[in-house]
Amino acid sequence: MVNKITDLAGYLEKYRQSVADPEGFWAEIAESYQWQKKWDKVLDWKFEGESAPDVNWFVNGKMNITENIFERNMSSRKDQVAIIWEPNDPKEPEIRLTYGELFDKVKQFANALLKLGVKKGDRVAIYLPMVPELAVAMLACARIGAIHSIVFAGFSASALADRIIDAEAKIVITSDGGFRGTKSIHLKNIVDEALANCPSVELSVVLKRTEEKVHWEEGRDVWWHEIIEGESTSNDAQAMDSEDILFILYTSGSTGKPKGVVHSTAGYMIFAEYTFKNVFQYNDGDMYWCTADIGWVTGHSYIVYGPLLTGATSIMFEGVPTWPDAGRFWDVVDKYKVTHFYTAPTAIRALIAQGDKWVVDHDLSSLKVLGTVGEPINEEAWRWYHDTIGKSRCPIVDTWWQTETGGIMISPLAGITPTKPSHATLPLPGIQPILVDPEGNELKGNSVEGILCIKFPWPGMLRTTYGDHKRCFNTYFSAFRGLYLTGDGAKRDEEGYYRIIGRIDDVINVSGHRIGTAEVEDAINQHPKVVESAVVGYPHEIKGSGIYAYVICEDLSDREMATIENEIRDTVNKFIGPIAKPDKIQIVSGLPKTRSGKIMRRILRKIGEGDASNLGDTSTLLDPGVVDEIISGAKVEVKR
Ligand code: 7RM
Repeated sequence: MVNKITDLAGYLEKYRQSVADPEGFWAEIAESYQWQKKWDKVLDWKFEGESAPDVNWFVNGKMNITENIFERNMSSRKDQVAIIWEPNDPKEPEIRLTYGELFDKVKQFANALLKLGVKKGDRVAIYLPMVPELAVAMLACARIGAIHSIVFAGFSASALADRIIDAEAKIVITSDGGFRGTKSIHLKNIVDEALANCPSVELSVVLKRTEEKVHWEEGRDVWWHEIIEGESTSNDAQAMDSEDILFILYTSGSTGKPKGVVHSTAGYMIFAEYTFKNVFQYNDGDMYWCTADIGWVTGHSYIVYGPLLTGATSIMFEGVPTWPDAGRFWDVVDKYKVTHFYTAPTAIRALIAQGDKWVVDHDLSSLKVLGTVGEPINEEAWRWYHDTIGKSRCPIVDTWWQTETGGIMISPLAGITPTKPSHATLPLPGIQPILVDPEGNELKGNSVEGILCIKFPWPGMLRTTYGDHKRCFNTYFSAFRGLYLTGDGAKRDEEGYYRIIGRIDDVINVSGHRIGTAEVEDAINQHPKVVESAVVGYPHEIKGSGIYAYVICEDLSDREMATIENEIRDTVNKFIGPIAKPDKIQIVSGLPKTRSGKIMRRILRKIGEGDASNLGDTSTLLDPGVVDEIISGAKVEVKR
């Protein structure tokens, strides 16, 4: 397979070359793509100054990512399966789409979108469950140069509306509903509610999945199956500039509403494929399964784009790990003889808690490589994954990356890089990490811990935050001059391996989902009885981090006191979605504030962790009494 590293010496050599001559390194990789017009210059970049990031890869190149998935692979892979779809209910039949069949569906839907008036550069919001049409919809957008903005179908109407409004989407693609475990979620109702506040949206395309009754708005709503009827399967790909936007994906940060992370076409394409084939060491004939939802970046890069560009067979799973029972993942592994399995630590911990009996009676001998992503994997979970799932013969790739990075940045290459529990190990070729102290001084050498930054551009990096470039600069490039700030703390150990410690900002990783504490506070504050709130993460056995909310309310009667916690959870559910509901809510009379009015979250974090024995410097506290009150009423046992 082209551009694939095969041994440790090869990795070391490629890494060296990628730092010594980044342009030469990436140009050689880019040669293997189908270009309508080749680039003039490999890279133009600036990480400094208010216009930063100003990064252009493969300048003036023209291409289309779907030509590189389909046309480029068609002569050899027309009849090879591209996507296997495993439904929520194991009694329902699976769907297998070959590259040829998927290509036809993409072209047909692309033609239907064109007929609806969708043009290059238009934003298309996609709010679909994990069905094959989700992949078809995103690829059809890419085919015609429309910008997809996929919204995870677990977000609420209000969160969906925020994203549609920010992207000024012209059309929304959704379904009547979706199945997850025993639940059927009525997505069309959620979209209807969202669209009441989204003037930019002219049309919604509705796919039939659950066959539930839907409210219909004549003139706005059209059925997926009707618009593709009679539509041709020939379609010429739109010529895209290397730097034309491929997609927007919203992600949470430490302040304000989620940001629309913008990825452009050529760089993302090359990075997604290069990282996929090298990290997973995928070979022809392998069976690859990533359990993420396509609504998150992992699904974009490692269910759809990376695997399909490589010409892999990618499994798409509609269901949940614990239904009909906790053996569901291993049933699927056994059923399709999965060779590569990629999931999140939270899923691993949830399955550990169910006991090994769900694993033992399944044949997992097809497995060759295991992957993890989304949050730090604790050593116990790593060991169980390695020993009980991988039978101690499958390397684990602990892949560190972010929505903003587009693809995997620090990770072992499967079977090549010696692994170490809980360590993401070494940067991929082309990636130049650096650790700095809070003043921005580089921490050189090994055995150091600091703030993880990246000092040189890579093709898959974000280009801007949609509609607000200044916010992109402020968030990622203003803390330390000339460096991309990841928001994570990391250790470089005695062998030079990276171990990701976790977020250093007000972002928490709940079950591998990124949630901003400010967003949750904003949602809580929507409750009419709430005066103020402060949200922190705390260690949670399964989820990695749980959400702990300290809330000040107006005077509450005993009756109101009895229901307030549930009402607050419902409010968060309404404004964001179930993933952001606080696990613990403590009603307090005050919050620990400095004289200047800043909440000292450090103290709240310590209390949430159950250890108030060392609260650090509390001399700037306006009213030290509130701390004692909070400790006494804490929802955890607190060591004083
Ligand atoms: C892919 C994804 C990004 C944040 C990131 C980290 C955390 C992701 C790992 C990890 C430790 C890992 N995108 N994170 N992977 N922490 N080890 N292997 O998750 O934008 O949703 O989240 O996730 O904190 O900054 S994301």
